[in-house]
Amino acid sequence: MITRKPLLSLTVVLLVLSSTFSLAEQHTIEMKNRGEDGNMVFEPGYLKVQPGDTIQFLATDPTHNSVSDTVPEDAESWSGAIDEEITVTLSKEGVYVYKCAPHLKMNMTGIIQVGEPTNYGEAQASVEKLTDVSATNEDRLRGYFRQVPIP
Ligand SMILES: [Cu+2]
Repeated sequence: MITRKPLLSLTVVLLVLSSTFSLAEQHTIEMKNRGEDGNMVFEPGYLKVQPGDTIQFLATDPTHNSVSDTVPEDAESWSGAIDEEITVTLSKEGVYVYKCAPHLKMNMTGIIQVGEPTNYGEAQASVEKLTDVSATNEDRLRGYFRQVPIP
């Protein structure tokens, strides 16, 4: 029993440490010609992550890119070239709305929610603006945004 006690307390210390400092995760979003949500689509189109997580956009199919449309205050925007597999680190909480420039009219757009939706109103305005310019898949981005909880 005497030799086991230090081991037990070490286990407790490690458990506390691992729950306090969670490691940043890496996620991927595919840029596709055809997916579960239709043609010209990001997959997944809605993603919830934690502050500090990174997202890599994969050029699963050619002729797509990822460009941020609305990001939370003080957060960095991004603009990938066509076929570029950019990686972004999202450190600020809020809703990030992004798009594929060549397929804007097909509503090739997506939403990443980082922690709490601090900029809900701004993100909603962005969703409506992008929906207005899309000629097909008009309900796609609104559908993603419905998964963001109203603050
Ligand atoms: Cu595209």
